[in-house]
Amino acid sequence: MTTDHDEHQEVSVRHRHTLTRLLAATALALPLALPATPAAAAPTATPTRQLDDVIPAPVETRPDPRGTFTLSPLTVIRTTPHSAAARQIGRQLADTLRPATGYPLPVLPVPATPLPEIALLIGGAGSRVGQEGYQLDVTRHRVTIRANTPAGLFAGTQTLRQLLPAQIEAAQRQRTTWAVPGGRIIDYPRFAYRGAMLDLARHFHTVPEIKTYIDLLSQYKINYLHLHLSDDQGWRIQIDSWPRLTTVGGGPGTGVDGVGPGYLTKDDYKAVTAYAAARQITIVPEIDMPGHTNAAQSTYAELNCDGVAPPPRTDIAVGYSSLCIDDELTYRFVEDVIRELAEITPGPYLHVGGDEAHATTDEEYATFMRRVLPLVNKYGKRAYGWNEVMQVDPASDVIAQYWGTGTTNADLAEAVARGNKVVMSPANKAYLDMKYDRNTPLGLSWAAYIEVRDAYDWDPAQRVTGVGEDALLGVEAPLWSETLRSIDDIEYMAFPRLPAIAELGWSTAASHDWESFRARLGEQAPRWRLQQVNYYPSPQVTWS
Ligand code: TNX
Repeated sequence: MTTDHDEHQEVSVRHRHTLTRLLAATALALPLALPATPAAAAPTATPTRQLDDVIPAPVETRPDPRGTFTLSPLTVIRTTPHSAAARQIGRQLADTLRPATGYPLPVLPVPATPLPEIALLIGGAGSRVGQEGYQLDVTRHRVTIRANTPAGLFAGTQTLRQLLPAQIEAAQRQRTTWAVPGGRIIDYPRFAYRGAMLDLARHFHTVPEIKTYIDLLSQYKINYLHLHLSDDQGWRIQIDSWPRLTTVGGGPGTGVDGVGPGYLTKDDYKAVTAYAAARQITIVPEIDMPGHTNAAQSTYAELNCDGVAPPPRTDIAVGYSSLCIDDELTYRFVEDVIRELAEITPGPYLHVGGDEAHATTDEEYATFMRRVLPLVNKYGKRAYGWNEVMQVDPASDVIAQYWGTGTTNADLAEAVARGNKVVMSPANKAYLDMKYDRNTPLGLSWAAYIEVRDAYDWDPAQRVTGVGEDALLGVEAPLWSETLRSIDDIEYMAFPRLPAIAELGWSTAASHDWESFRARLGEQAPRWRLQQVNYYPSPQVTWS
């Protein structure tokens, strides 16, 4: 058995070895002209960024022009001793900063070093920053990020990334200096839920594509990724008790125009949830029902009231399919799917869809949802649905995702009065699949054209009468894939509107300012180019 004391000694011995090796290695790499004393090693550069040049806008910034920190070959990333989470975030930060700087940036879980450092500390951040916020202090000698949780610490590292020159995103070593502007940031989110959604059903998106999207989301402090896993055109998640759902329902010829086949095995899904979790993003799986179910019903004839499997569909019509509400087999199917999906889902939410069930009467819809919503609880998850689920007066822990275009919705306002929480995704503001304007080659336009300013200039807490700040769990930017096939397509629709929705979810309502956002957005472009993000260069923004 190791005591705390032994463990500490062991760490410091190991640490001393690491430091010795590091100093030897970096000394070799240093230009001869640099002084040998580590503390004076980094010449101070001029920051290219200011503390508030960040998306989403931080809550509070206090610049200190004397406090510029400059990354150097001697900089170490120091993490809270004995914290695996802090160390993991330190490693991720090092991996992000190494390619462009070429610096070793060792990650040391030690109490202090004599070297210039980026200190990543869990604990001691003060209650103001809460469970997801952080405090970032930049002085000549160190950058310190303090948070109460790994989520907050990770968020702070994403801010630090944006405070470095844009070239930090380059994949190859850059010949430049790496200044971070001095001062203090205190930052925390307005809403607990800041989401994005990918539609894997209309065109399947592969694990690498989903991971790329997760990387992009995490830079803007998005913390939920909703995966739309089933629809009329395809079924995209392995369910062992109904195996043909994927091999047939997700097989060759599925997807819009028959060109979006594929599915996630359970191992794929677990890999995605783990990858997301390492970036502080929780996956929210959705199985859409009782409508949007043609892929399942064309695969299993017994899921149809008449026992006849309809043909597969590859068009983009909506509202024609429905599970058979009065058949017990339907509920066995639904329970199998919910149970298996809940088993592989670490996050708290399971989305049951519930939108556009036009082939179902209101009465049938209520019968179905009143049976299905409690099944989600039975398997340990909290039920979440499109706003139509509020028609059935569900239990107050059920969450509604508002996708309407109007500013009134009686069912939603009544649900809110009963205590239900809402995620705001108004289709004419937050839908990333809407065209920017009539010339956008991709996307749909049924809800609106959504230019960058339209996506940004609204307040989630003032959108729907009776659905104010306290009713909101947060916001989400859905991206439907009827017209989108590749990651390039996804990026073109998400950038630059996704950062707009991310700012609505994180930043205070008081800080909302189009001119400020527009300027900060323009400065993101060099980063996107280095990351090879295929963004839409909106004429509303002056792009750097
Ligand atoms: C409506 S929004 C749908 C989706 C479509 C989307 C296209 C919602 C809950 N249902 O089935 O993909 O419009 O924009």
